[in-house]
Amino acid sequence: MTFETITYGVEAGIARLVLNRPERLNSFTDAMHEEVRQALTALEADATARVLVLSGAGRGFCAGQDLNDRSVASDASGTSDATAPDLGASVEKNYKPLVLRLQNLRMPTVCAVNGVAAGAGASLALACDIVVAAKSASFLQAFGKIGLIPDTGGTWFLPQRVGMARAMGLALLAEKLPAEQAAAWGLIWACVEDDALSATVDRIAAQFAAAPTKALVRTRQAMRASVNNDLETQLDLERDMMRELGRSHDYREGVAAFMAKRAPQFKGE
Ligand code: T3D
Repeated sequence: MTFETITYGVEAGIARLVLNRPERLNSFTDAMHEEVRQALTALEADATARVLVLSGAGRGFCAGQDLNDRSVASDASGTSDATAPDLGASVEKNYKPLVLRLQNLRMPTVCAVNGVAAGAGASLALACDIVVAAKSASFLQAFGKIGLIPDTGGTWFLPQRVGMARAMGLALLAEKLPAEQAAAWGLIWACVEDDALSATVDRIAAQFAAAPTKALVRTRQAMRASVNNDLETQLDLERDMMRELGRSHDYREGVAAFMAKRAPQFKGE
C-alpha cells in the first residue's frame, strides 16, 4: 500500500506503521488520520500479522494534532463559537477511534518513541502495549500550553501509570518528561540508548511475531479490566480466559514443546 503521510508494511509477521511527516514532527492532519485508518483496516484483515510496531520518521515521534490543519482564529479576542473548530468532533472522529482500535487490536502493539512525543502524540504512544523510548526522546503534555486537556486517553493513561500527583504535575505544568525519567516513573516499559532503539524494538517485535498471540491479547484485556474489577470479578475473568486458552492450539503446543524440550511453534490461535 502506498501512502503520503505514513508508511505501512508487513514482513515476517511484523507490521510496521511509521508516521511520516518529519518536517512537522509527524503531527496529525486529517489526511494522516485517514491513512492510519486505512492501514489499521488492512492490518486487521491480515492474518499473517502478529504484532504492530508504531514509530515516527525523523527526529520526533509525534507532536499531536497539526495545529496548522484547521482554521483556528489567530485573533483570540475575535474567536466566536460560530467560527471555532469543533474539537469534540475531531476527537470523536479521529483520536477516540484510534485509541480504541489500538487497544482492541488482536495482536500486541509496540511503540518506538524515537524523539519528542507531544500532545496526542504522547497519548498515542501510551495507547500501545509496550513503549520503548530512545534516551533523547521526551514526553510532553503540551495541551496545557494551548488551553486544552490531555486527550487521546491522556487523562486515563497518566494517573494509572504514574499516579495522580505526577500525572497532575505533568498535565498542569506541561514540562517535558525525559525518556529516562518516564521509564523510572513506570510511564513506559524501557528507555534505551538512541542507537539501540531499533534493535531493541526489533527484538521485542520478533519475539511477539512468534508468540501465542491470543494469550497476549487476553492478558492485555485482563490487565485493563482489573482497573474496574474487584478481586472476585477479576478471578472470574481469569477463569473464563484460562478455560478458553486451555482449548487453544498454542497452549497444546506450548506444553508439548516444553515436554519435548524443543522451541514451540505458536500459530497465534
Ligand atoms: O483536533 C484537535 O485539535 C483535537 C485534538 C488535539 C490533540 C492535540 O494533540 S493538541 C496538542 C497539539 N500539539 C502541540 O501543542 C505540540 C506543539 N509542538 C511543540 O510544542 C513543539 O514543536 C515540540 C515541543 C513538540 C518540539 O519542539 P522543538 O523545538 O523540538 O521543534 P519545533 O521547532 O517546535 O518544531 C519543528 C517544526 O514542526 C516547526 O516547524 P518550522 O518552524 O520548522 O516550520 C513546528 O512549527 C512544527 N510543529 C511541531 N509541532 C507541530 C508543528 N506544526 C504543526 N502542529 C504541531 N503540533
